[in-house]
Amino acid sequence: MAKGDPGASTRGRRAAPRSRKAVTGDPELVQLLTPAGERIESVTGPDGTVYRVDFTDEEYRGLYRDLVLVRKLDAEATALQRQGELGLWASLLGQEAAQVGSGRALRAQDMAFPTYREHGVLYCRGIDPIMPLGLFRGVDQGGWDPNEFKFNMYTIVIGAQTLHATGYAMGVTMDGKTGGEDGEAVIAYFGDGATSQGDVNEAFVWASVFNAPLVFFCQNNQYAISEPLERQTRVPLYRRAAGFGFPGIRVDGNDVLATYAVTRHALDNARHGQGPSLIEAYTYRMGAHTTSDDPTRYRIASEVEAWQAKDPIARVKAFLEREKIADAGFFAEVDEQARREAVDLRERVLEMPNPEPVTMFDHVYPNGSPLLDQQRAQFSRYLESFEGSAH
Ligand SMILES: Cc1ncc(C[n+]2csc(CCOP(=O)(O)OP(=O)(O)O)c2C)c(N)n1
Ligand SMILES: [Mg+2]
Repeated sequence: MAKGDPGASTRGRRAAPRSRKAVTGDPELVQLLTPAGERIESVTGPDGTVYRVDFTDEEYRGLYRDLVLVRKLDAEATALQRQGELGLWASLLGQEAAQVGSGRALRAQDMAFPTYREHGVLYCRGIDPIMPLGLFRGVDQGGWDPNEFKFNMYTIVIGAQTLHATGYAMGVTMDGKTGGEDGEAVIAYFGDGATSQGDVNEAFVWASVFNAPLVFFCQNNQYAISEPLERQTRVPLYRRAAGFGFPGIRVDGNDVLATYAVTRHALDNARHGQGPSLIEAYTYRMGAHTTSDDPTRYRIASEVEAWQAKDPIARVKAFLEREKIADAGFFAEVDEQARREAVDLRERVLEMPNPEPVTMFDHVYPNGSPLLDQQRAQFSRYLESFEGSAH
């Protein structure tokens, strides 16, 4: 789906109803769509940046479709884990808008560095959603080509990818690929817990002093496994950016429109050579940390219920209905597509072949290595020693 750029052609775009508000000043949270599905026309940030979106009806419907599909595929993956078909799954439930909004804000040339939860961004990059399931089933190491899709491999080591992204972004500058509309920008995803890691703070320093074309995109889902946000910080996370010398802003991470607007702006600044920024997408992890976790041990039901009222999909649906952008037929068709894609995902997961054990030595280095060749030979001999035995 091609997304409308602020300032692009206005043909076919929806005129703002008079009732829409414009918010000016220093918003603690940039929001363009309230939990009730009401549109806020624009929000002016502390530096005078006006955040707004200008989508066609078709683009609004496309965003809704993305949100529903990524939630459904995620639910299917959770079910597959529960049935023993995956070793583990890290659900994105509740974080769909933060991921689809930022994922759709990326331009084709931009590079993304994910954690282990960015299935929605992966989907927006055009990667087959089966890919991370191979990783979590333990039959491959994530099968996509990072260069082809401009989406790096999942990273489990908390915060490490922010350093990889910083180095990559510095390389983009050294290659002379910033400075215009077609310049490249980089985005690094990480969580609220990751902000306490040394790696992340070092990445902030390096990105800042080298003016790297990088957007630090923190999904503050309020928890690092069982540790609540108050164990990570005494100030709102976005304000940390000021101490490192670059702008920081907090966006309603359950609002796909605001997330899109804020991320697109930060990426465009980066690609034009204006350096890094930090986005704190304020959201909530509605499910468990992973399928190995039981969140009822450390958080109360009323907190989860309060966030249910801020659901990222329900508010888009309410908006589409109110503005008559979509009808019941459309919503039914999207649900049916989601159901079909989930069935397809399930069928293909069950058919995934078990790899030969020696293939774990493949793809470690692009041109192999003598030491690895030695280890492969040793391991092959070990496997052969079982041949003909009952074990
Ligand atoms: C360096 C490192 N330390 C600890 C862990 C174990 N660990 C896995 S997820 C996680 C919490 C991360 O929380 P956050 O950054 O908020 O991301 P979220 O899972 O909430 O998306 C921890 C501590 C790890 N994977 N890597
Ligand atoms: Mg977290």
